[in-house]
Formats: sequence, structure tokens, C-alpha cells
Amino acid sequence: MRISGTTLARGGLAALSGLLSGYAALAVAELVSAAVRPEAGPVTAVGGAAIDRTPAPVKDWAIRNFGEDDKLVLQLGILATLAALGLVLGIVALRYRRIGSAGVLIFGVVGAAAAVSRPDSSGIADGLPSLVGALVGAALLYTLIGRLKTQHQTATQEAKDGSWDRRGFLLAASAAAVASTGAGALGRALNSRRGQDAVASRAGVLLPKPASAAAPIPAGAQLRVSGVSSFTTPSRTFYRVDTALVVPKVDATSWKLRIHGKGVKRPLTVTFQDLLDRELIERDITLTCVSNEVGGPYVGSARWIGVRLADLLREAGVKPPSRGGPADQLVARSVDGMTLGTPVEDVMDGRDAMLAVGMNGEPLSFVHGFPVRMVVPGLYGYVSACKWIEDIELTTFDDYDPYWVKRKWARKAPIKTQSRIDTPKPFARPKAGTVMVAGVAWAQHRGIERVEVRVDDGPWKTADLAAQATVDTWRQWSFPWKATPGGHTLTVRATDRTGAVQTEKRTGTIPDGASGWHSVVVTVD
Ligand SMILES: Nc1nc2c(c(=O)[nH]1)N[C@H]1C(S)=C(S)[C@@H](COP(=O)(O)O)O[C@H]1N2
Ligand SMILES: [Mo]
Repeated sequence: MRISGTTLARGGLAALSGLLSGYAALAVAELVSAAVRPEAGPVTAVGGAAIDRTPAPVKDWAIRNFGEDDKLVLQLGILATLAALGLVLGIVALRYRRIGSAGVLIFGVVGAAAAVSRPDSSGIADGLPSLVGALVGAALLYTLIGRLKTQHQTATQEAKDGSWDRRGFLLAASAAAVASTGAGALGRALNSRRGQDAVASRAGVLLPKPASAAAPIPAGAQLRVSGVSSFTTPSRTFYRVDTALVVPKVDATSWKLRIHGKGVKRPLTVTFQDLLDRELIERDITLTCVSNEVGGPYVGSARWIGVRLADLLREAGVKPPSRGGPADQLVARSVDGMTLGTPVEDVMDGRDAMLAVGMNGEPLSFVHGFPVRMVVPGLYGYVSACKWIEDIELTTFDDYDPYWVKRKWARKAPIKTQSRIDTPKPFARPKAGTVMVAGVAWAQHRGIERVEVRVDDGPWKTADLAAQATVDTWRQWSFPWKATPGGHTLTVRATDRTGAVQTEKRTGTIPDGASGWHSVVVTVD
């Protein structure tokens, strides 16, 4: 048997048809999702379902390697997989036309199932984008392959005189490509308009003056050493960690929060305006993610403004377990279905746990949880810092495991004492002489007592501490090092105000946060 050029070209065109059908399916799905909700689109739904099912070590690896780009990498991975499937289905369709189209439909059903089963799904309608998209994709594949088949017959005849006409196929294919691009672009435009009510509601927020202002940041809290993290992290560069592939755009004017559950004598529902009308507190608080590796970037400090959560809970008649309350876990739920569990005792023990409405003098940004999020000093974000919050249920640790606990992370997770060298950077080549080693240390709600630096295997030497703003914020430190030529390892460790020295024992981030000392290797010239 001889594989003719015509057969090869036809195979290529069939693969292209498959690819094009996938493209058309996604474009139509994007358009339909504008009529349902953007999160119901197949890539977002499948991506969300994949995030939920990713084993903790893989997720940890992804966060380590791709950082905040992990979501982009996931989405590109899904698109690449779909493209490969499209190519294969196109080639299959050339031989078995119906099976090729049925394949497209099956992926539509998978996408629809993922969308409908998302925790924030609005029901069966969420399956429509994938289903309608797949129907269009399947029909397109059937049509294109049909052209390829009839064309083939004439082509072999024409092949005898050395030429065969692909014009008919190419016309249909390009028309489909243009129509799909138009549908996709229209869908995108409509989807991005959907958030406009939320954007307008955010623009309309005027944060009131807090009844209890934050203590001024002591002048000495910010060292004048270049390369050290700024004491207050600007909102724009503040780390972001969440599972949302589409950032929720919540309209503050229709937002409500319900407080209910075990031991709640008077269930409460509050609006955004209700919160603004209450006494507001303003505090500097450093947040940290449990996924932060030793020396990692997922820590930042901001000035938050919000309502004391304990006040609201007391109004609802909630008592902490130490005063006989039946609920020991507060489960916060966000509009995108995330759940986070916080000890009721911690929220009510007098620390500045709050429902924050502002960050660094502005309403929260959408990525950081607009209109309202929780902030609890001393606890890792995944057990406290619910963004886009809409529900608080009082329950027990025995009765309910929130999202990350179901995925093997610890039920309770106070932030571990940690310190980080910000400067010099790893593998820097400073000149011999005095080199400023500096960084930050944190032990939220306990405070930092001491920071020590070690050069190679030498003795620990006490670093100079910047002023401690509050026990809930990180603390800068510096150490003038008499650097001698050659390779050196700098290591840092902190001691918190309970007297506990940061442990040398290295652990991974799972299940309750990384421990160990941060080291940086430099070569002094
Ligand atoms: N709704 C929602 N809230 C969430 C999360 C999330 O995935 N969804 N992630 C939590 C985690 S793990 C952390 S560390 C903090 C991070 O807050 P940031 O993104 O504002 O820095 O938000 C918390 N709140
Ligand atoms: Mo986190």
C-alpha cells in the first residue's frame, strides 16, 4: 500500500477540523456562559474541579514551581489537552465520522458535569455552556469531515492530473473559524461587563473613619536598608492565594452575610451598609499562607479596617467554648463555595479578629475579597482569612471539615515563628567589607523577641531589631556583617515573645506550615 500525498493532506485537514471544532465549542461555550455565569464556562469549571481533586502534594508542587501563575498554567494545560484531543478526534472522524462527533459530545458532557457539580454552581443551567458548545463543535466536525469525504472522491479523480481542489473545505473551515472567533469575543465582552455592577458598587464605597484607629506605625519599624520588604505591603503587590479561576465580582449593594448555627440565639443577617454603620476598628496585621515555604513570598502586612467579629458574634448570642458555648468551630463560606474553619475561642479571645471592609485605606480589591473578608491575627489564611465571605456558621470541629481539612491540611493552624533573609539575595556577589544582612521575622499574636544571624558554622549573633509595631505584625531586622572574600552561608532564626526559638527542624508546608531556618548562600568578591 502506498500512502499518497492526498491521504496525508486529508489526514492533516481532518486533524485541523477536529481542532477547529474544539475551538468553536469553546467559543460558543464562552458566549453561552455570558447568559448563565462566567464561572460555568468549561475551562473554568473543569479547572475548578481539577483544583478540588488535585492531591495536596501535587498542589504544593504546583504552588512551589508556578507560584501565583499556577492557575494560568492549569488553564493552559487544559487548553493544550483539549487541542490534542481535538486533533485526535478529527483523525478518528475521517474514518468513523459519527464517533468523532460523539467524542466531542462526550467532552461536552464532562464539562457540563464539572460545571453543575461545582460548589458554587447555580444548578443545571451551569451545564449549558459546555453542552451547547459541544453540540456546535460536534455538528461542525461532522460537516467539515463530510466535505473532506466528498472532496476526497473528486480529489482522487483530479489527483490523476496532479491537482485537487480544497477550496470548498477551506471556505467552510475559515467561515467556522471567523464565526467562532466572533462568538468567543462577544462572549468575553459580555462576561467582562457582568462585573460592572460590582465595579460600580466598589467605586461608590466611602470608608468611614474608624472608631478605633490603628496605632501609628513607629518610625523605627521601617529600616532604611535597601532590599528589605516594606513594613506595609502595597495592595497591588500583596500575595494572592485562592482557588478562584474567575475572581468573584460581588455587588456590595446586594451583598449580605448570615450568621447562624449552633449556639446562635439570634441569627443575624447584615448588609454592607450595616457593617459601615457600625464601630470600625483599624489595625496593622500581617497575613501568612500555610503554603509559604521557608524563605517564601506568601506573607504580607496591610492596614485593615473592619468590624470586630466578636462583637457581631456576641450580638448573635454566641459564647466561646471557654464560657460554655456549644460551638468550637466557626465555618466561613465564600460566594465561590470555599469553606474555612476557625476556632471560635480564637475569634472571641480579645484579639482583633475582624470582618474587613478596607485594606491600606481603600475598599478591598476584588482579588483580596471585596466587599468583605475575614482577618484573624495569628492564624494561617486557610483557617481564617475567608475572602468574598457570605455566610458564617457556628458548628464543631467534630461535625464539619472545611475545604482544606478535607484535603489533609490541619484543622487548627496557628502561624509558626519564622524569619526570612530579604537581602542579600541568594547567589549575590557583595564586595568584602560591611554588608547589611536584613529581612523580616514574624510570629503573629505572640510577637518577635529576638532575631539571630549565623555566618557559616559560626556562633549565633544577635541582629538589630526594628521597632515592633504590634504583636500581630512582622518585624524587620538587620545585621551588619563584616564580609570576607569567598563563599558563605547566612542563616537566620527568630525567637518569639513566649521565648520559643524557631525550630531548625525542616518540615514541608503540609499539614500545618513549613518550619526550619532560612539560609542564603553568597559569594563575597
Ligand atoms: N474565598 C476564599 N477565601 C480564601 C481563600 C480561597 O481560596 N477562597 N484562600 C485563603 C488562603 S489559603 C489565604 S493564605 C488567604 C490569602 O489572602 P490574600 O489572597 O488576600 O493574600 O486567603 C484565604 N481566603
Ligand atoms: Mo493560604
